Amino acid sequence: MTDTYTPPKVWTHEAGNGGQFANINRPTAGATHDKDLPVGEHPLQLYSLGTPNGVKVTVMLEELLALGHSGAEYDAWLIKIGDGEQFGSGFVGANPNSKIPALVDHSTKVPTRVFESGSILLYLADKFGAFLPKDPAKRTEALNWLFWQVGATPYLGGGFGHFYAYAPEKMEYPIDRYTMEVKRQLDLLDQQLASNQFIAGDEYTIADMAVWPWYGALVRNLVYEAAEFLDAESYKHIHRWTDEIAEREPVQRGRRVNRAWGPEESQLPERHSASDFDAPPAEKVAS
Ligand SMILES: N[C@@H](CCC(=O)N[C@@H](CS)C(=O)NCC(=O)O)C(=O)O
Repeated sequence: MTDTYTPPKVWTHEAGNGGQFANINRPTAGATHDKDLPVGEHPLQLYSLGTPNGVKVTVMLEELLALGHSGAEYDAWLIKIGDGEQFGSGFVGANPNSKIPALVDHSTKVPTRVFESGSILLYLADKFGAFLPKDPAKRTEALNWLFWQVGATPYLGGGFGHFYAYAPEKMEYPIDRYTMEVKRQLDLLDQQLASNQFIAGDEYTIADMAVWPWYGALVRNLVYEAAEFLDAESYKHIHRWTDEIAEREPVQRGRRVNRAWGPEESQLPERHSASDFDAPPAEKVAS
């Protein structure tokens, strides 16, 4: 590194020191404006965006519906995080951490708020008794990998992805540090998937739903354009698993929900019923 930085005694927030995300980053929590959340007709109300963390939940909901759990019908509302909608008072009420996804379950006596994608997956798995093995040892193994994902992926997204793809300039030190860790994570997953069909064994679980939108997308070059840099081709078992999951119809539906970019046919900014997937493009655009 040619440039060095001497931190001041006390850090101060200056406009622009959040890089590409300067307009939404701020050092305080809480609402910035009053705005109620819309509520549709289904028991489950999802406030989200089709990023990997959002896709985990929409895949789970579509999988539950495909299994015949009609109680998993949901309204999915678009939260435009680039416009700061996660700081509206209604959203902050659903998730004080101001990040998508947030779910509100209106089927309980008092509506239950659920935030953090891992917590939402676990809540839904327990509520419907699906995608989490009943056998205690297998359940624990699935939860091991679910919590692994929640803890590991910030190194991929907030660390590697940020410095490799988004930082205003390329810096060797953080890119090296996070590349090392991400490649270690990929090798771990590859070894695990060499001897297991799914992440936690022989059953498809919420652990697969948590890991796939991130690491599947990474090896398929759908995030950060880093597949070549990471030699993603070499993780053969991750590729096998990624393709297998991508073929599932509920996964194909779930990855479209709350997506408001990319090819027209891949988008479904809001979802209020199963028939929305077949709606003509003009009717799909969230107002
Ligand atoms: N640990 C959280 C992470 C959620 C998260 O980082 N969401 C991002 C989009 S993928 C977000 O809402 N960012 C808006 C912001 O940081 O203001 C989870 O798994 O739910």
